[in-house]
Amino acid sequence: MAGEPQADCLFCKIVAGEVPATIVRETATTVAFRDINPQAPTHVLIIPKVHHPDAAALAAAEPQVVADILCEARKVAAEDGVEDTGYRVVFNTGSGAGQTVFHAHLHVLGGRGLQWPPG
Ligand code: IU
Repeated sequence: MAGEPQADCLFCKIVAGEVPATIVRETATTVAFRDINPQAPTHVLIIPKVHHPDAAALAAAEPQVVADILCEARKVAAEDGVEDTGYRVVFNTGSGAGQTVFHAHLHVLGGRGLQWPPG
């Protein structure tokens, strides 16, 4: 059920401390950790502590947490020194868009030039 920890969800396990991750920030509602397969010098994932399968479901159920995640993105970018040079935030939503982990997560990418449109 959305909102409940999912036994088979890797990101729920990171929230619970059952799977290690390089956590860079944590709030009452969010956890931010470095992606294990970084696509840029800064590549951090920001997730809600509650389980929702994607950003759309999270926004429908808990819109304030989407705002929390975006506020955290700015702090991650600032702490990594990429706020001034620019950074990208991405919610891949659905497998056709490249989503592979079905616990909502925002990618924060920066530290190199980023092309548009993305592939
Ligand atoms: P996606 O938008 O669902 O494709 O992003 C999932 C990301 O989760 C992807 O960038 C992976 O490298 C990342 N990731 C991770 O950081 N740690 C893990 O144990 C696993 C995936 I599995």
